[in-house]
Amino acid sequence: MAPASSKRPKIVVTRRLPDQIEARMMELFDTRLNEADQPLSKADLIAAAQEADVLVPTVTDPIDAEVIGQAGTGLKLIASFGTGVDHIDLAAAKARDIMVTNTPGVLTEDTADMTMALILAVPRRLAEGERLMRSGQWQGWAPTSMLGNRIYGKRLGIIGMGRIGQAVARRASGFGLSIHYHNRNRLHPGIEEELEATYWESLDQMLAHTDLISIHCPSTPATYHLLSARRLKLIRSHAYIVNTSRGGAIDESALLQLLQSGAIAGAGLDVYEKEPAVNPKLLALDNVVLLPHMGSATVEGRLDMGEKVLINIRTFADGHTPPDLVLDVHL
Ligand code: 8YV
Repeated sequence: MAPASSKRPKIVVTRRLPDQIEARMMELFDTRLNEADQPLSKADLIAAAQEADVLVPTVTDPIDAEVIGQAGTGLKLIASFGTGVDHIDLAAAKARDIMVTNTPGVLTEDTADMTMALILAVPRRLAEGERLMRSGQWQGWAPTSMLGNRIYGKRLGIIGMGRIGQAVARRASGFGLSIHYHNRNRLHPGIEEELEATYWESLDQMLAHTDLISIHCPSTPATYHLLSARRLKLIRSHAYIVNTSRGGAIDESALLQLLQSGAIAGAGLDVYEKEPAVNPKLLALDNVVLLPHMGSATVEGRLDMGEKVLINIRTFADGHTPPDLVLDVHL
């Protein structure tokens, strides 16, 4: 009988994961880690796909048709560490009979918290105030200094009312925002009632009637530049946009122009079109709060994500369908 270790699937993990997760991964499987934690080059990703039975990538690894096309015959599962799967060419994986899994659900609350932080931070000029304190230039309180805009009583338009959109709606209600949403499908009436949410079939109409807009749809070809230059112009000049989903949902250069001219009041961005690059002109704007894709970045969340990856691989290795199988390209 072959030693047990020879049966263990070969796992290649592309980035550092929490210590406990890496340790468990090593115990359970024949695992290669990336101790340097540098994002892998295209050549390294291809080499990883050739060597692995299971590849564990993250959002920083474009697993495109070229990588999948050159994968070894052993590669049967791409167990991504993250919820969004836009960095993986799902059609190419399907064509090669490679399963794809993700880690849904466990980063909902953390991402919703960070979204709320931006919803509060941008209209209330939190980052500007913080910069003022650090500059040493604060002259003391004055009735007209650092005035922002009230959150309470405003209309929040949520684009994409899945798990994260709904978690944002629950929080936002507590801050006195009324909830409006646009989604591919209208919510079940019971959920709509519970959230006191108003459905807008037309995204254009919702954009023209809300004061804050927050994006929570998955990144797919259909949602690329969902907030196009045309749609961004529908947004009212006192309104704010928050994006904790994917940079590609907004035409970033069109947004930049509208922010520069004051046609949109401000933006809170956690994600960008060409991460990690950020348009330097965005950095120059005071009415923008910029974060480094940290919506789900909590210790607890990363452990939960790692657990999900382990369960997906283990279930697959036992010959069963992994629980978080990504079924199809969301179109
Ligand atoms: C993750 C995310 O940190 O899961 C997602 O879709 O956007 C992030 O919050 C990242 O994707 C990990 O790969």
